[in-house]
Amino acid sequence: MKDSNQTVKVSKFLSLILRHSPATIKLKLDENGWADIDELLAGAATHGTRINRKLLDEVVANNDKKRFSISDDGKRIRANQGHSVKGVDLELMPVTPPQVLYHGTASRFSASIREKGLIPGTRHHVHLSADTATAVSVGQRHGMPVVLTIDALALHEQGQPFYLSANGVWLTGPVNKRFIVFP
Ligand code: HQG
Repeated sequence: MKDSNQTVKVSKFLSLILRHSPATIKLKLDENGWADIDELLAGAATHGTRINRKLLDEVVANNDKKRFSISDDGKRIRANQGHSVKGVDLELMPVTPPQVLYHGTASRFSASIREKGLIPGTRHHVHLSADTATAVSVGQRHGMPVVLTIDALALHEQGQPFYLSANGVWLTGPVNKRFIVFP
């Protein structure tokens, strides 16, 4: 069993490279966000981050949020959601959402969200969850957590697409304040 500090460190590194900044290790993602694993490991080593294939496989398999997928041929890896890097299309299928979904944020953002609605910021999508516990832990990352209830089905019925990532995160575009219920 690997020390969890090490697996968390590798997961954070993979999130950085595969979602936001592949250029940090001179890596190229293809148009669907896939990276060649041999190139990734070689680039990481050059950058001073030594990861072998066994450790990579362990991090992918045991990741708490299943953040990464390995291709069926075992040669490529990608992040399942959370990207900010331009030019990546995960080819997610639009799905009808449940009546409500939740968004976890921090109290310090409430006033701005009341005014402007939810915006994706640097990421491709606004991230939503089907349960409030996940929303609380997402919000806690930013400060005192606040859970917003989103009238997802009503927003979908207005024509806005929703997607479900391979690891169960709901993704959509900007959420107009009319569809947000504040606690
Ligand atoms: C807030 C993690 C002011 C928004 C999580 C959030 C998630 C506004 C922050 C995934 C705003 C952006 C994404 C507005 C939105 N004014 N603030 N109008 N609209 N915000 O990290 O949703 O662990 O980019 O509420 O589990 O926190 O990395 O998004 O607080 O699924 O795999 O702007 O990241 O996944 O923050 O988190 P983020 P997020 P991982």
